[in-house]
Amino acid sequence: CVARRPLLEPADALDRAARRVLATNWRRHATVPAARLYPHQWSWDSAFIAIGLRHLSPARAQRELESLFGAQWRDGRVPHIVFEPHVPADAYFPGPSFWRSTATPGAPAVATSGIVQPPAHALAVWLTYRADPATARARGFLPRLYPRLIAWHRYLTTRRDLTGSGLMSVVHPWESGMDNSPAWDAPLSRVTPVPPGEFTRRDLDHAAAAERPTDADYGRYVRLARDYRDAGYADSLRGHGFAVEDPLCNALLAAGEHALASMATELGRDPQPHRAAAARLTDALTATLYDPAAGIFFPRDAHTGGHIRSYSVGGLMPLIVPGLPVAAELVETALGDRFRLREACPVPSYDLSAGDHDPSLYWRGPGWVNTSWLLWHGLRLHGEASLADDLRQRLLGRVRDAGFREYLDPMTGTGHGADEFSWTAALVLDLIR
Ligand code: 9YW
Repeated sequence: CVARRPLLEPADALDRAARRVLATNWRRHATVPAARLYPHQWSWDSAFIAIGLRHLSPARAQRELESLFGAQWRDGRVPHIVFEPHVPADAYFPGPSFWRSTATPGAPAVATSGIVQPPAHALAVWLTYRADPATARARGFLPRLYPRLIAWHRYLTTRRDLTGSGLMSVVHPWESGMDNSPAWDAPLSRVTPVPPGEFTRRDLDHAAAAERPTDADYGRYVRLARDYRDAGYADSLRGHGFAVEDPLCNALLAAGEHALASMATELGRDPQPHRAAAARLTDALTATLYDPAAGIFFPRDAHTGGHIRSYSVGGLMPLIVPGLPVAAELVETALGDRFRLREACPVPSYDLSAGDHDPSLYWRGPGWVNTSWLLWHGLRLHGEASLADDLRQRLLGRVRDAGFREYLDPMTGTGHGADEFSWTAALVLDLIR
């Protein structure tokens, strides 16, 4: 048997290679997720990228987040894409001419999409601040970002609380960050796809079709985005063909309120409203989405009121919430057959034991470094230092072997999707430290 030579050498070489990826993907004020496949700024990518960049250049990490929030809409929403003005219009679909943000009242001058992504930003802002408070203070980083984060959370907890449960809904699978997760199959099946002739996909120019969402998925994605745009990006349960209360987004909101409380204290303001908001979100999340028999959080279809009983990694993500009452149960589920925390790495995006688990198909099985990083963070938060460190070591080993890929087969470690993927590099930098 011939030992496979690692693509990347240990520790400092991995560190250098990660820095190179982030340097290559930097565009004046922000980092693109992957030069060809995703040539603009993506919202939750920037949060993860800042968490890594803070070790390399705290000022650049701060700019990454400031530039994203510079494109915030008047209603508080932070768009999922901020378009790079110099990139050709046909480089990515759907581009600025599809979203028509600049013709929408309350949108910024720069072109953006009109949907959102998981709110990982408050956590990222706080971690970025803590990496170098002196530079942050000199740049006025917290005073600038804190009110914007409050407006962002307010948008999500008011206009996006579509059921009155106290939880936010995502209104498009792209908003969940886990585009084609099997969890979205049932609610998405009620959406009529637009005919394939009405749009041209660009992702397939840069990635294998077998590892991407299908054309029928895209037809539905386009229908939902077009309807939202044509309604002036107004939010109401009736107006949204797809609306789901998702554990990942709501967990990030709750964790984000804890981060906002720390920021408030640092700024000499009252942290109490944020602590109260975190407690309300944690209660609503646990009461509405947790299934004690299954030991996991399930998304809830806002239209039917029923749980979507799909075991996705999103259901483990509430582990990032400080003081979560069911943390021990979630760790048990992560260790069980569906996620096999001690062997599978990165943490599979979807149930390893399900008949339709596909280890190379995007969010339908492969492991991703961002959700694995969140689980690592949550394990540390809940006193599982040894499990966390074991996951950290194996993640670094996987990336050393496969390179900075977008997603990986959780059992074999084979890399898939884009290469030189920014959040993989950034979070590796964070894990090395
Ligand atoms: C797309 C950029 C984004 C991520 C998402 C991921 C993918 C974009 O890439 O969506 O075109 O499908 O699903 O989480 O933010 O990296």
